[in-house]
Amino acid sequence: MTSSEKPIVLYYYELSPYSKKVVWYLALKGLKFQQCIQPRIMPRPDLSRLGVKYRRIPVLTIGRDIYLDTRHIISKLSELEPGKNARLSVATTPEQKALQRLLQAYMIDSGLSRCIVQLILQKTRGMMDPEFIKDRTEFMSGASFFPPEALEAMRPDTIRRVKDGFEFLEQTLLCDGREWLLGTAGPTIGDIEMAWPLLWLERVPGARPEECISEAKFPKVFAWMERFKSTAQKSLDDLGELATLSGEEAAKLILSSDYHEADGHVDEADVLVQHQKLKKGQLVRMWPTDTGSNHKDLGELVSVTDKEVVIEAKAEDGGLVRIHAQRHGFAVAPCEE
Ligand SMILES: N[C@@H](CCC(=O)N[C@@H](CS)C(=O)NCC(=O)O)C(=O)O
Repeated sequence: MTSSEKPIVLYYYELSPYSKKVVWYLALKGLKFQQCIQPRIMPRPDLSRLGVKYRRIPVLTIGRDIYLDTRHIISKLSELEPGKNARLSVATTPEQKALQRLLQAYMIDSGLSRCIVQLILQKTRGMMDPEFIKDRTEFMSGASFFPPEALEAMRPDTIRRVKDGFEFLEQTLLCDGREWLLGTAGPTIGDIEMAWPLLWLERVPGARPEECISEAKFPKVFAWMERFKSTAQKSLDDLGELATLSGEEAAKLILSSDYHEADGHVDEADVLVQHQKLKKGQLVRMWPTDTGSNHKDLGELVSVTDKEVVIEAKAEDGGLVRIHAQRHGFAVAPCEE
């Protein structure tokens, strides 16, 4: 997979911070895409139309292939040739590649991004909206969605952990005056992975505890954030106006496209495949295990590799699509019915 003549469509909503990761990646790589704007809370009939049950945002399609989760989306997009005016750099040395992966794990899996979300929620208007709270409680699979008193009780530790994140960047990677985290000429995926929650914290007035985390205390981090923001914005400007499709138009475009990727295989040496006795063509369910876990995609198993599980699902009009999810943070199981 080196280039894509197939249409790229991003389903997202403007305020979604995870979507910013993908928008910035596409822009920095110079890849033009079309957008299908979604409501901030469920239901999302535009995605149901494609046969997608997954409820998280964003979702990206290339041709008739549908990709879930920003980490998987970006790793698939990284296989495409860059477009015009690309400003993105690529991790090439073993150290850069390792660092990029570790930065992603640090931000997501260590709980740092969750702490940043907690600070933001304390200043989010959505927290006053019962419909939003109800929707996000379902998103957390019924676990109580951060009642204000719980957020307040966690605040000292939350601030300490977020401050640690700023300190880590200021005193390690950025301390030698480099422009980008991996020491490359332009921003890499490593920069995107660290920048999206920190810039989100900046966008919500009052969310950053200024007494502990300020430009005076972390000048290099703030300069890097500014540099990232303006480079990403220049890249977005270079892409020009993006076409916005209605759900109907997007589905028509996607369902009349060819698949972007060739049919895959089920790796019989894979431990999960052996454990669950998975077979190509078998009906399975696939879902994320951390958030939005009530929403399970259903389809015939196309492929299981070290990196992903792919199923073939039925769109509402009976057309077929392939849904791709990464292995980390997703489960797949035979469907008994
Ligand atoms: N691990 C997922 C997380 C995505 C995520 O949590 N997205 C948020 C929006 S920024 C979401 O889906 N919130 C619930 C919703 O919008 O329904 C990813 O990287 O794509």
